Amino acid sequence: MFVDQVKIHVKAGNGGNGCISFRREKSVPRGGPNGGDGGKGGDVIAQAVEHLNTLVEQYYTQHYNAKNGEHGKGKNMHGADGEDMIIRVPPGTIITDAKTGEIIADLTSAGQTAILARGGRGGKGNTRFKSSTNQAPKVAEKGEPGEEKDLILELRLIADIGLVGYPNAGKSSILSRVSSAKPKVADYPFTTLVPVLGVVRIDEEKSFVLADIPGLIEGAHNGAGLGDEFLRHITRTRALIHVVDLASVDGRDPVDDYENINEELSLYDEKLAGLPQIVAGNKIDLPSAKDGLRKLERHLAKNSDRKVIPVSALTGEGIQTLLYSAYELLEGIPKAKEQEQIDVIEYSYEPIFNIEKQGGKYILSGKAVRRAVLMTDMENEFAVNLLHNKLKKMGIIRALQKAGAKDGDTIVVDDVEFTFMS
Ligand SMILES: Nc1nc2c(ncn2[C@@H]2O[C@H](COP(=O)(O)OP(=O)(O)OP(=O)(O)O)[C@@H](O)[C@H]2O)c(=O)[nH]1
Ligand SMILES: [Mg+2]
Repeated sequence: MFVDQVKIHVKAGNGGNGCISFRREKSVPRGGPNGGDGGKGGDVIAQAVEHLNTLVEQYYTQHYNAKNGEHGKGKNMHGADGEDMIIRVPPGTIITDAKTGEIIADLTSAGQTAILARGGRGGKGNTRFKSSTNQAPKVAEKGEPGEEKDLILELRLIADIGLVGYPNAGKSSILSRVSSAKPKVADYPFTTLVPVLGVVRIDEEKSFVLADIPGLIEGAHNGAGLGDEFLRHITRTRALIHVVDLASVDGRDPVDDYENINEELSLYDEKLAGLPQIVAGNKIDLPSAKDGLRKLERHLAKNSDRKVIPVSALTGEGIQTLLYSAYELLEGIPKAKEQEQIDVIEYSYEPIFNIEKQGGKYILSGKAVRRAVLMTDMENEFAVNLLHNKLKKMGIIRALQKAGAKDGDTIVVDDVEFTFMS
């Protein structure tokens, strides 16, 4: 099965809670604090792995959780960090946030990794709250919750060359002749429904990846026959082999076919239309192909510097010439595309905080505020005091007052509610 788009849910590990603990030794009646910090939660990480070429693993497993950090313990023992969760994906996978549409990672080559969801920071143990004024702090931070999100994984095939042409032109026949890929071949249009990749081996050291996509028809760039879906798969190829049925088996004209397909390419993406193109005139074994070949040759001589390579996927005639030309062409094209691409994009802009009034309650949001509140143990008076100081320093208490909040009003952060005190 070829799976090129899936939705998954990822949850990074929560940070472990900091510990509240005091030394207890016979000789020391009231020992100092010795609560350790919580461990960091594990990250959820995507890694591009060679030889994978579908997202089928993610199709079957849609939930990925990294491990939580362990809680801190007494005797200043820190909790262990939670283990990361690694998601193995094929090179060519683009990962976007399902809610915001933001691209989180673009993994183009094997070995690249990207953090998809960050594990929460471990909470500080009470040892860290010791100060000259408070020798025995009865307070510790809770662990920060790990990030959680829905993601869309999308696979873009990374083929060197894409085969384009009308349905029935013989694209799949060519791919199956030149590689060990076995795409379905039949004499009805749209035999190929999903893109198929094959590795073409010229000799021991020379090879390239060829992509067979379903046939294109007029309006493909707009989605006719799902054409835009298929064109998307070849946007990263470095060259195209344009397969034209010279024998007009389906009653069309080779010159019109050639022009129409090129028109569809440029309407979809000028870059695609501008790729180096080899024209493979197929079905040369059929008598009516001779005429078609002459027409197309004449047309190309007038309108471009491209030449037709006459081939027959059926008899194998001309196929070697086609492959060598393709390989030579590739050698002349630097693999600049990979450098153009950004390895990992990680940006998100979030204001420090935001206040919104809703039904008499004040909803607080923003990364820093959420972190401060969610890491506070609301049952613990000391912790709540610390939080109050933090919110004050961040200017949030003032901002809440400005927004109309009075003592006793309810403040909401995610699913935590607490009472406002100025
Ligand atoms: N005589 C002859 N028939 C061919 C040749 N190449 C392909 N065919 C036939 O043309 C028909 C279509 O071939 P496919 O390889 O399935 O064509 P395609 O371009 O992949 O078609 P779609 O997947 O529908 O876009 C099949 O019946 C093939 O046997 C050829 O060189 N000579
Ligand atoms: Mg096909």
